Amino acid sequence: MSVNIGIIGLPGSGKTTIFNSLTRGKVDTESHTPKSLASHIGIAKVPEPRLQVLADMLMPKRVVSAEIRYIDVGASVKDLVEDEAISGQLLTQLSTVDALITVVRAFTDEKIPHIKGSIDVGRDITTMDLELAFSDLTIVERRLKRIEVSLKGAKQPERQSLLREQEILMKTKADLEKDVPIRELQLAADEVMMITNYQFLTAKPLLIAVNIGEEQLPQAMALEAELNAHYLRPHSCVVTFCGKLEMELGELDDSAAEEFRADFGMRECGVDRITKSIYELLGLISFFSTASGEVRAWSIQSGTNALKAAGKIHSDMERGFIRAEVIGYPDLMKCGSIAEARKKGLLRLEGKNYIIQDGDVITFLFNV
Ligand SMILES: Nc1nc2c(ncn2[C@@H]2O[C@H](COP(=O)(O)OP(=O)(O)OP(=O)(O)O)[C@@H](O)[C@H]2O)c(=O)[nH]1
Ligand SMILES: [Mg+2]
Repeated sequence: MSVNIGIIGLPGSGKTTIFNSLTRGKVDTESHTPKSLASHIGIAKVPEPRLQVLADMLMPKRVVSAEIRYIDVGASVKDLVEDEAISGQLLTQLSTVDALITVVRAFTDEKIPHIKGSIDVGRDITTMDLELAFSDLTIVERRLKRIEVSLKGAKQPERQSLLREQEILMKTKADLEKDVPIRELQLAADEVMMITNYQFLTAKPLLIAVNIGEEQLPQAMALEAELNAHYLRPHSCVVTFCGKLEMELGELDDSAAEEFRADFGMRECGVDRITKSIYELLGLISFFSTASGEVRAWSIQSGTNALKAAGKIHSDMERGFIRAEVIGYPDLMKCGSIAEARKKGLLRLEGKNYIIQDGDVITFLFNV
């Protein structure tokens, strides 16, 4: 399963433009009709320079990148919550993502009126936070009503668990009403379990992508620092991103894109920066598997053990796990080849409980 990211934002903020730049997609953004309820799903290869270096060294038949799946729901969260008839499926798709990107418009363009009549990044960040809270509150309130009904006829031990759920939801409701998103709450273990089941939107890590115009590029870093000073909260961060330009650069080959970037004074590719931020927000690291002529990059949560990492590749590998042959990326680079690493004794045999480190190059041995 790849990492799943939902893209949301006010109408016309640049969601589809950013979706296109992240996925190198070609969804039309010009003949842009407001309130068109078309969702887009696309897959992006995770930029990982170490993968190419490994491929050059190991000469596999196939080189496979890790992937991120993006969904641009193409509608405001508020509309989705209010109009269940059109939104059921979209809201369900959104509730299963691992993190959200909120797109906030900062670019100015007189031909494209802002839905609220003016450009105001702070206002739009707050509006989007409120929409997410509104969605969660709607779910909480619906569930609380149902619990009340169930409690009337409930006997122990069901009664006990309904009361505990009611207590947790009341507490969550009070926090949401005070504009505290669930991702910022300190929760007890049983609370985490229950809250996870509901897949609340404010519980998801949040990347705020401020969509700037080309003319704002020279101030991009200063703007980002200023916005982070105001809006940086736990499990959330702000990144400036030049959607339209990144989308156009995505259509060029890499070296031409590099040249343009240098001309614009952009130090780093915007898509790479967003990907890095997503990895940080979700606590993800990369490891590389080598087997049957394939070198492949994977993303996993930091702290994952070898058994679970094997399971990510294939359930058979987890079931029949024997051991993992592991070498850290820097060690392999120093040796220049797997054979040399083996000779030097740098290829380690690790068991199920070994905690995977960022950059580990692994061959899983298994038996089914
Ligand atoms: N000038 C300028 N225009 C932009 C920029 N980013 C997006 N646009 C334009 O703004 C319009 C809306 O962009 P979209 O990406 O379609 O926005 P959206 O959020 O997907 O819109 P909806 O799906 O209708 O809610 C399009 O005409 C884009 O070309 C930018 O950085 N500068
Ligand atoms: Mg769109």
